[in-house]
Amino acid sequence: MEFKQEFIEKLTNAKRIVFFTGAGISVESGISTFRGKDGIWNKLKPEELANFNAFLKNPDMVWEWYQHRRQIIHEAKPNPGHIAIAEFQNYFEDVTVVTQNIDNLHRRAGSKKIFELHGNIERNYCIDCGTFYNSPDLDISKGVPKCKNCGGLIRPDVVWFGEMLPQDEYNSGEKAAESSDICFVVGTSAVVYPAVYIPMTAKQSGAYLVEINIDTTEFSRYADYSILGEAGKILPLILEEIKKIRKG
Ligand code: BV8
Ligand code: ZN
Repeated sequence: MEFKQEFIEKLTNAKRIVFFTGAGISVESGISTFRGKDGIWNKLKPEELANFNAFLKNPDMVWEWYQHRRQIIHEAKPNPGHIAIAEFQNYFEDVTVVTQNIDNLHRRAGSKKIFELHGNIERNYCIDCGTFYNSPDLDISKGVPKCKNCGGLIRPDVVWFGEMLPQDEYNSGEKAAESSDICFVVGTSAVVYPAVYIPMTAKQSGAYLVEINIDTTEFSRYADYSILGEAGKILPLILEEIKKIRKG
């Protein structure tokens, strides 16, 4: 695949890289997207599931849905896209992953600097006393688990619609975006706020914005370079390009 000369130049001079990722980067690991044709939201409405009132109204159903996704994520493995992003760390001064995903695959692929804007499905906490629980430690044989300390309901440590994002994760992601030379926007429909302010901040701070997606999105008009294709194929090709540049 031939990349634009301007992009090659940017790759040659860049020191600080940000990857802003969404559900699309995990598709090739077998995890369906939210809004694509096979998206999970198509069958289920976010209003009905990914919000706190839905959980209070029907904790077992919401818990069941996350358990189902946990199962899929457990069987999933990082794909060549996640792995290429981790390998970028060998070629640039600073590589930061700011992800909307809750599937832990960037960490499992070897990325070190990760900010999870929407939480992580492997972590849970009691809605009354805040005690944290890792997913494997939970007894889920009797529906939604109850807190050992106070008997409260335990929920996944993910950000639901209408909930604040974790401030320090967001602020750290924003700081990385402000000082990035290139910001890759990978596998996201870029419709969820305030997450999508991260790549916008990168753009406003002068970063070269590269979108990698199998489709055009809300974001395509902001991108300096839109590469159409699957993340698991495109990212390894970009890594090959970098190795050629570094060989000189
Ligand atoms: C908040 C965790 C307020 C849970 C998620 C109207 C207008 C604007 C905003 C709003 C509005 N109404 C409400 C809002 C706010 C709302 C929002 O943005 N709604 C949107 C949908 C309109 N935001 C919130 O509620 C946020 N909180 O605003 O709080 C507040 C303020 C102050 C004080 C108190 C409260 C919280 C949002 C977080 C919600 N949680 N997830 C869970 O996972 O169960 S969101 C969910 O969407 C996931 O995190 C997901 O990552 C995220 C974004 O989706 P994408 O990742 O982009 O996935 P999607 O399927 O959409 O797209 C996949 C893309 O991949 C596609 O483009 C596809 O083409 C591409 N693709 C597919 N295959 C590949 C590929 N690309 C490359 N390679 C491939 N192989
Ligand atoms: Zn408790």
